[in-house]
Amino acid sequence: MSSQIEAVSETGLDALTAVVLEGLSRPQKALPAWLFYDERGSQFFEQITSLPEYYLTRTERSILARHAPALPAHLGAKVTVAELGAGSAAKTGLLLKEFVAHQGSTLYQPIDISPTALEEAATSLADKVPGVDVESQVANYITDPYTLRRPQDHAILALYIGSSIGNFPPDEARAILSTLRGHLELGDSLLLGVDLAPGRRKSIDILLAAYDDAAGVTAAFNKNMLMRLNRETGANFDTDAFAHRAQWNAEASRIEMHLESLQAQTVQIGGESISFVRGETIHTENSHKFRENDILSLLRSSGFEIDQMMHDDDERFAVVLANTAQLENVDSAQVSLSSRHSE
Ligand code: AVI
Repeated sequence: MSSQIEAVSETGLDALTAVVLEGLSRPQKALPAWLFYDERGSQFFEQITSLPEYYLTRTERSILARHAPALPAHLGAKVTVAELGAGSAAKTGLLLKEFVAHQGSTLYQPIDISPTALEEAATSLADKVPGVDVESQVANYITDPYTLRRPQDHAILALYIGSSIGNFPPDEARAILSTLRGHLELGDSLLLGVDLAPGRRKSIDILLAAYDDAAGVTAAFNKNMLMRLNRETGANFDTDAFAHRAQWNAEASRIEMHLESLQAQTVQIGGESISFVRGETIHTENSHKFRENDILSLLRSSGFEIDQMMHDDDERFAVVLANTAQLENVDSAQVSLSSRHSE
């Protein structure tokens, strides 16, 4: 992910400043999570994925490694793999290797907003998995149209892994999957990576630690948003006067990240003064955690039915293989997606 905002708004403020002022004028101040992913923020996120507390990435990788060998035979048909938000496609190689072994060669269609990430993905796959043909598409799969190509007699296996679905509110999550379903036919499939809600084996503390690591990388990732705003909008946030907070919202089944003002203070941005009382927070991210029923209803309402739920022994993370369902079962209430990303 990276900045979505370039234009200058009608008010004469640059559009980034307008988005930020709108978020900071709400009763619960908020900034959109896509603001995390400037160059520095993307580096912090890469570091997060290998932290001991951040079990998500390694657990998903191990589930994929365990189940990938059986997948080509299970799907039956020849397959082209398409991936939403592919990034550097670090985990995808595991799957592509199996399809190449099974069917000779595989067309891989990654879709991502970052051209740099797509180039890296293509180069590393060419090295690691000979036999993969890469056709990349630079697109924001949330707001931009995209296409999926289907070679003759091939089924499409769509990947949406990495728990990215969790960063969207339920209606946007459904809209992303419904749009994807619109590109698929009966006989195609989806592999969805979701982080699981606390349960018998997964405590809330495990979740909280994953979003508030001992080394402080997630705190730096969160605060980098303020540094970015200082650089790009001329705001004057004193980053030492804000603290990283991660909290579990049981009702919404999500981890929330906030930046808490450690004192009463006023910040200047775009010619406006934004005041904070001590303890007031800026809400920067939601990361939804799913129960089995939540996954089932999300998939059903988007036109998919569950084929297999694969999870680790500690029931922390799940990779769900879903089939395309008849489209008349889909909720007709299609949600229109604005350029607003997850809040
Ligand atoms: C990108 N996304 C799946 C991450 C998550 O776990 O929600 C972003 C993240 N935020 C804090 N740590 C990681």
